[in-house]
Amino acid sequence: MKIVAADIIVSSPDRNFVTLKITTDEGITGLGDATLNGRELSVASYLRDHVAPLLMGRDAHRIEDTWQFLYRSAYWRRGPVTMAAIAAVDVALWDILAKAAGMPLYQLLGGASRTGIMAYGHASGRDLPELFDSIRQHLDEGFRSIRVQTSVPGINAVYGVAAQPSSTGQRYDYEPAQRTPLPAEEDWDTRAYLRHLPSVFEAVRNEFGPELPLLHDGHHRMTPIQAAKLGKALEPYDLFWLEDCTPAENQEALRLVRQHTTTPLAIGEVFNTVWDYQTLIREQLIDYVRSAVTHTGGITAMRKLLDFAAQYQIKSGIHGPTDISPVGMAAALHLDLAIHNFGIQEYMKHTPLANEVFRQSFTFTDGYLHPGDQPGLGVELDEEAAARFPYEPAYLPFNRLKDGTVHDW
Ligand code: CS2
Ligand code: MG
Repeated sequence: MKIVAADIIVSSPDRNFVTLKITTDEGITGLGDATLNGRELSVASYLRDHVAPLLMGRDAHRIEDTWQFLYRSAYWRRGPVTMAAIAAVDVALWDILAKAAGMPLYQLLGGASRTGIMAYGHASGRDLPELFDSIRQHLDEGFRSIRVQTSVPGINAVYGVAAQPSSTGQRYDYEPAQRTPLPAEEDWDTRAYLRHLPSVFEAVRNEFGPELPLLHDGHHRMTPIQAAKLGKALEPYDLFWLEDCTPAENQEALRLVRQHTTTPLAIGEVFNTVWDYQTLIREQLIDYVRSAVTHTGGITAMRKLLDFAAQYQIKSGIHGPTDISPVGMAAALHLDLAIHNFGIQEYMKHTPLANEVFRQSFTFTDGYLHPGDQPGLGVELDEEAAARFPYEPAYLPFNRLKDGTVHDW
C-alpha cells in the first residue's frame, strides 16, 4: 500500500490545530496531530516543505522504518518541531494500518489491558467557594479524579485558573494560548504561592474527604528546593501527583526534590524523546511520564518510552489539554487502553466548534474514557468545516517576577 498524498490542514475552531492527512493508493487515509501550541506554523512548514515530499511512494505499512528514516535522515534530531512532525506521520500510518486491518488501533497494540481509562479533569477557582463549585461541577460531569489550580493572593493571573481575566481580559476557560499579536505578560511570586497552596489542599480535603484523587500542576515554576518544600507541605493531603514541580532540563535537579518528599511526581509534557527521561526514570526520580503522543514522536516512540518506564514501575500520565487535538487525544487513548503501566489520562474537553471539525468516537462514561471500536483511531476530519476556520496567530503567556525578571510560565 503506497502513500500517494500527504496534506497538512491548519484550522482554528476556537484554537489552532495542525493535522496531517496521509492518503494511500488504496484510498485509505490516516490522520496525525502536529499541533505545537503557539508555534503551529513551524510544524506545518516542516511537514509541508520537508517531510511530505519524502513520503510519496513509500510503503505505508513500514512504520518503524519510516520513523527511523525521518529521525535519522534529518541529521538534526529531537526538539519539539521535529518530534511533532514525526509524531504526525507515525500516528497517521498507525491509523492506516488499523483501518486496513479493520480493527481499532488498540487491538494492534496488544489489545485492551483494562475496560476503561481513568481521566482527570481541570477544576479551578479564584477563591475557595469558586474552586469547590468547580470541583462539584466536574464530579457531576462524571470525573473521578480532579486537578486543582487556584489563584494566589497578590498575583494577578495564575496558570490554569478559569474565569480570571488575564492581562488581555480574555478568560482562561478553554485555552491558555491567547489570540493576541504578542504573548501576554503575567506576574509571578513563588513565595506567595508556597505560602498559599497547602491551605487550599487542606480546605479541599476537609470539604471532599480523603479518597478523591487530587492532582496539581506546578507548571515548572519552582526551584528544586522550593519544589521539595511544597511536596513536603502537601504530603498530609495525599496528592495523586505534583506535576512539573521544577524545570527538568537538568534531570538531576529532581534528586533534591526526591530526597525531601514522598509526594508522587509527574514530569514530561515539554519533553520530546526518551533521552529527556533517562536519569529521571533510571534513578526512579518520577512516578508518572507526562509526555503527549503528539510531542514525543508518536505511538512508535511513546510505546518504547513507556516500556522503559515500566521496568521502573513508572506509569503513564499522558498530556491531554485542548492543544492536543482530538486526533492526538485518540492516539493517546488507544495507547492508554493497551499498555500495562497505565496511570491516568488528562482530559480537557474540546469546544463544540472543534468537535465540528474533528468527528470523534471516543467516549467518557462515569470517569472513564474509551477510544471506541471504530477501525483505526476513530477520528475523522471534516475538511469543509476545517476550511471555515483559518489560522489565527496565538501565543501562550509568559511570566515576569516583581523585579522584572523573566520566569517560567
Ligand atoms: C498544562 C498544559 O495541561 C497541562 O498539564 O501544563 O495545559 C499546558 O499549559 C499547555 O499544554 C501549553 O500549551
Ligand atoms: Mg502541565
